[in-house]
Amino acid sequence: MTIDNDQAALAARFPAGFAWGAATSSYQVEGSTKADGRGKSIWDVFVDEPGRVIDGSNGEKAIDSYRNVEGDVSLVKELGLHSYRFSLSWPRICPEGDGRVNRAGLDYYQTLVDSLLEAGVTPWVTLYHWDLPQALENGGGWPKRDTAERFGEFARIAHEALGDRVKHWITVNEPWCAAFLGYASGEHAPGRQEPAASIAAAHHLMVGHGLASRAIKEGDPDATVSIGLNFYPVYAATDAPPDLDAARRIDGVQNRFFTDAALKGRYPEDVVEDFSAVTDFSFVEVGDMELINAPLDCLSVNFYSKFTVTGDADGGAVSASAAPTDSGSPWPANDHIGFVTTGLPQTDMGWEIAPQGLTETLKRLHNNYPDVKLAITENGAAFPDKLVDGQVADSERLEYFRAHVGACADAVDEGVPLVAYFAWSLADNFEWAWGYTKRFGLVYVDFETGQRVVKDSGKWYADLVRHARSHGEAQ
Ligand code: IFM
Repeated sequence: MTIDNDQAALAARFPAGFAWGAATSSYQVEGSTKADGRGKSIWDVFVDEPGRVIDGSNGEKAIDSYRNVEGDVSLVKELGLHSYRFSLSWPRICPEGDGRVNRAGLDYYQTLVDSLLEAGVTPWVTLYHWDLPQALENGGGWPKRDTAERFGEFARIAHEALGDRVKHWITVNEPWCAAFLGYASGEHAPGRQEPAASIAAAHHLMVGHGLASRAIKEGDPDATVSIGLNFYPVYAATDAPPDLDAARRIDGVQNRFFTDAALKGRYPEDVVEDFSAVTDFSFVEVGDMELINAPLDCLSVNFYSKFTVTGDADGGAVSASAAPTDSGSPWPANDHIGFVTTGLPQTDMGWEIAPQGLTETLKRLHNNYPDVKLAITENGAAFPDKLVDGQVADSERLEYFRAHVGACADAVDEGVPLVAYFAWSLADNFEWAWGYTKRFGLVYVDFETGQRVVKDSGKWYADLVRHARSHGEAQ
């Protein structure tokens, strides 16, 4: 079978109207962190602390998307994508995190949205992808309720400005990372290691989701509102009771804590019980869970790998997040649990490649929450690419995409209502604490010159989308 036929057959397994896209986030691509009245975010402060980012780099330049809207949009067009997912930088729009608006910041996103629409590309906008205004962190950050209130206000401002043209909204991206890497392990900004506060942060991120979702729906009842969660199937290393219990616990914190809150309006009892070792949940106020349980049009699924865990952390355990710098545990009340590798091939992040786990995850979500549509809003892999003679032969990433798109098709075959797939990422960019040392893009970026080159995986993906177009129009 030629590669081209392979893509045609794969594309034909998805329904008409399925949206194919690629994703980025503001701090990872924009650069120009001091331009035109943008305020500081927690990442601007964090990257300046020695030892926080493995290569000592920062997002000051990133891939210069702020000054190159046309360049990014033409890449999206060149790949033929239906949709582009990007995030709004909160401090670019509200430098102090409150209701005072920086027009120039909004203008940038107006231009981006208009250019995408002109190019026939549907924008999917994420409101929060980790760049909290530092002013709000100075007031206590996500562990404080006020941050959630300010986020609801920001969502209203953003929707008032863009809601006439943007119909797909993702409130919060990966609250697990924002809460537990930001406030428990300290691997991410703001770099705090406070287990109890990290659980309050997780709750307030969910309250923020509820408030943002309300603001958007009040502005446009037909808007599609979603939350982006990062899912991992969790397996016990053995059938021994401590390992089975470890799997239940990690699945609870990583997966069920957020989905049960958003889709059932409650935190799972077993997770609340586990967390009671470090918090009394006194930050949960009357009405919060109803707010968090606001109707969801779509659940955004970010998927990269799987976890295999042991209750015996001395048994060859490795860290879950494989943090590049010194950090604590991102698992409040569960830091005795170890993460083991199982011999599967790994990406450059050290993440095991487990496409079957994606099919399982989608089926499980549909089974547990049958009323909500699902969208893959991130899926991808880092590999150490090389630009040789104008080409990037990234066969490992191409195979990763082929296997994971196939895993989505398997889920669709079994009745999962999947509506979209976004590759992470459109282009190589700033990979948080890993700086510029990890490349996830469909497009290679020379970080010195800014030159962009579509990788072999990007060409493969473009062909897939080209075949998909002949099966029906995208949403
Ligand atoms: O780059 C990140 C992204 O910002 C959030 N999800 C995971 C990606 C890869 O680590």
